[in-house]
Amino acid sequence: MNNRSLIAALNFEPQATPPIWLMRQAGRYLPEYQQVRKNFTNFLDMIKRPEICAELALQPINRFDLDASILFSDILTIPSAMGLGLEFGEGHGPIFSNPISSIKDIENLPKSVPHEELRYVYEAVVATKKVLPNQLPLIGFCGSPWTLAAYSIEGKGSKDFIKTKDFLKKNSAAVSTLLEILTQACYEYLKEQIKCGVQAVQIFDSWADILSVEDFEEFSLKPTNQLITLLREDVTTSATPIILFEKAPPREISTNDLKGVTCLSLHWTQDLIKANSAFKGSHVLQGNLNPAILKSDEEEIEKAVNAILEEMSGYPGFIFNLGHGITPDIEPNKVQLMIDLIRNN
Ligand code: 1CP
Repeated sequence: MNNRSLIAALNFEPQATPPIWLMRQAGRYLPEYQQVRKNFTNFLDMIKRPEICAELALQPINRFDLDASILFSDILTIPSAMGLGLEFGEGHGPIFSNPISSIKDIENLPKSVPHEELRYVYEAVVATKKVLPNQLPLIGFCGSPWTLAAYSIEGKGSKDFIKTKDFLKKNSAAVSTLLEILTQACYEYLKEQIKCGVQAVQIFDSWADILSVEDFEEFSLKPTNQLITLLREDVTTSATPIILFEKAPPREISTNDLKGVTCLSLHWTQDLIKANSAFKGSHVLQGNLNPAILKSDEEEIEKAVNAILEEMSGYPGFIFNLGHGITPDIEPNKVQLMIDLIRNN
């Protein structure tokens, strides 16, 4: 094992070289991923094969010697298991054939978490643990209750989530019920992943940015905090580090907002200097290179990487990551360059 440890960082230990992993590190920008992906018409069929998930999670580790791996799956497995009819068509994002369109649809959701329908995810954790190099930590994950609700109502990805915002305005009490159902599901889902061997979990609140400040409080932060409380109060999950990614939250996050969270994964729009002074001693920080920088030249990349390393040098618990998921248009050699710059610094 090298001396860059994700787990040490999550225990607030400063390290000379920060551990590195990348949001969406396994995926479409890697030619070796495309090689496997072309054997499946439907993405969902692929993630239902635990041994394929293990192979895909291992690909970026083999290529870049990263300091953590993340389960290969998706955040939409929960709404899919609840019967919303998820499909990933060729060339476009996720689509639900049976999205939530009425209060009745929320009342009709399964009353308990459909673990049998999610077994393939838990099996992927076990299969991935088997193939990972010794002691390399595996991160489990889920979407935040709000982000899962937004996809479930909108029925697909969207720039503006107009349908979701409209539904929320007209049916806010029913949305709160939906969020309670999803919070319980996320808790049990992460608990099962932890029981199968993940050493940390990340919650992706990828649609925090579409809410107003008040709605963010009520529909995003509140259920996320409930999820965190459930994890912290359960002996099986209480010691597992929790990483939270809030995408461009509509207001600044403070230490009091998310007390049970171990690590904040900063979006690239969030100011690292402010975060450094606000969270020192209370939260580990992860982030936050704008992935788009990896499309520019070597000089630009070096400048941006060095700025982050300088700012976070000596911070008790820093993990180098991107400020959002890597996009399919990024060349793997630019990622290699970024990693070399960090490790040779
Ligand atoms: O066609 C393909 O090859 C599918 C592309 C793909 C991949 C590689 C999807 C569909 N999901 C994934 C895997 C995935 N998704 C992982 C594991 C891989 C890794 O990280 O190494 C993870 C952690 C996710 C998480 C995820 N899925 C998020 C949260 C992160 C973020 O970027 O904010 C979100 C929002 C999704 C939804 C989703 N799944 C897939 C796509 C294309 C999308 C985005 C859809 C949209 O635009 O709204």
